[in-house]
Amino acid sequence: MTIDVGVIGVGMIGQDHIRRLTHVLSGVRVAAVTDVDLDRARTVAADLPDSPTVHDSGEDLIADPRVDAVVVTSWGPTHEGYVLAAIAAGKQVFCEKPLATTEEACSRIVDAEVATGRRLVSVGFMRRYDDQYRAMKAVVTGGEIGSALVMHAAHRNPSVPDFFTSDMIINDSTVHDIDVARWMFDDEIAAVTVLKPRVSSKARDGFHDPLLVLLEMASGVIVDVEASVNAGFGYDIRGEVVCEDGTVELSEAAGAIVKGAGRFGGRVPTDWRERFVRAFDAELQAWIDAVAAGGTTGPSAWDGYAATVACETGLRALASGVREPVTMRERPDLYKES
Ligand code: NAD
Ligand code: ISE
Repeated sequence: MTIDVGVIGVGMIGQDHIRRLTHVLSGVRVAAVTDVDLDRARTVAADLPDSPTVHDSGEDLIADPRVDAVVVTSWGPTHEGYVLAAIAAGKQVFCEKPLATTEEACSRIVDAEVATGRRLVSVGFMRRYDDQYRAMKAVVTGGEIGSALVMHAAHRNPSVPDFFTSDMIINDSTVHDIDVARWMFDDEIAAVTVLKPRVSSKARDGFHDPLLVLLEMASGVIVDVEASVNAGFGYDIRGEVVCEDGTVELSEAAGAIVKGAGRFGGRVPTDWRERFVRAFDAELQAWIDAVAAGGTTGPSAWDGYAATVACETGLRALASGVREPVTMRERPDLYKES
C-alpha cells in the first residue's frame, strides 16, 4: 500500500522531509505540495519523480481526494488552521513542532480531535526517535542506576536566521528539550524558571543569549537546559541524567573519534538535519506505517499542547525573573495513554 501525502510549506524542513519521503522511506509518495511562495512549490515539485500537484493553498491540498494524509511544515503560526482543516477532513496529519504557537490554539486542536473520538494528529518531536535519547530513556526507566534526580541538557545552535526572535530561543529551540523532559520522565512540568547569564557578544540586539531554563517536573526532578543560538562552532546537543546510583549521558554524535598528534577529536554536526537525520527518518516511517494501518503514532496533540504551555510559562518566567508555575487543562481521555 502506498500513502499519498501532501506537504504544506516547502522551506528548509519541508524539502528535507520531501527528500526522505521520496528517496529514503517506503510505502509513501509525495502527491501534492503547496507553499505561500508558489514559485518555490513549483520548483520543488519539478524535481520530484511523481509529478505532484501544486495546489494554490493548503486548504485546497487538504481537500484534494488524492491526498491520503497531510504533512505541515509551514511556519508555526500557520499550523493551527491547517491542522484543524485536516481534522475536519478526517485526514491524518503530521505537524512539525510547534503544534501551534499559543495555548488557546493548541486547545482548539485538542478539542477538535477529541470531538472526532480518534487520534488524527502527530507532532514532530523527533528526538523521541533518536537512538541516543531512546537508549538513555531505557536506562532511566529500567531503574538500573536508581531513581532520576536531575537532568543537565544543552541546546546549542551555531547561528539562526534573521527572522529568529529572542523568544524563539524558548518556543522554537528549547521546546524540544521541554518535550524530551516530559517524555524522558513520563511526567508533566510543574514550574519554569529562566536565568539570564551574561549575554554573548555575538547575540543580536534585544536577545538574551544564552538562557538557562529550569524545568521542575511534578516528581521533583529538575531539568536544566542551557540554550543558545550563537554557539558558532556547530550544532551541539547534550544530555545527562543524574540518578541515585549512577549517570547516563548522550554520547558524541560524531561517528568516529580520531586520535593523532597527541590529541583526539571528531566532527560536530552542522545543524539539526545532520544530528537528527536518522531520528527524522524513523519518526516519519513510523507515522507512514501507522497511517497505512489506519491510525497514527508519535507525540500527540496533547504533547503539543503541553509543550506550548510550558514554553508560554517559560516566556513569562523570562519576563518576570521568578519561578512560574505551569497551569494546564485536564488531560482528555483520548490522550490518557500518550
Ligand atoms: P522555512 O522558513 O525554511 O520554511 C517554511 C516554509 O513555509 C516557507 O517556504 C514558507 O514560504 C512557507 N509558508 C509560510 N507560511 C505558509 C502558509 N500559510 N501556507 C503555506 N506555506 C507557508 O522554515 P523551516 O525551518 O522549514 O520551519 C518550518 C517549521 O518546521 C517550523 O514550525 C519549525 O519550527 C519546524 N522545524 C522543525 C525542526 C525540527 O527539528 N523538528 C527543524 C526545523 C524546523
Ligand atoms: C529548529 O526549528 C529546530 O526545530 C531544531 O531542531 C532546533 O535545534 C533549532 O533550534 C530550531 O530553530
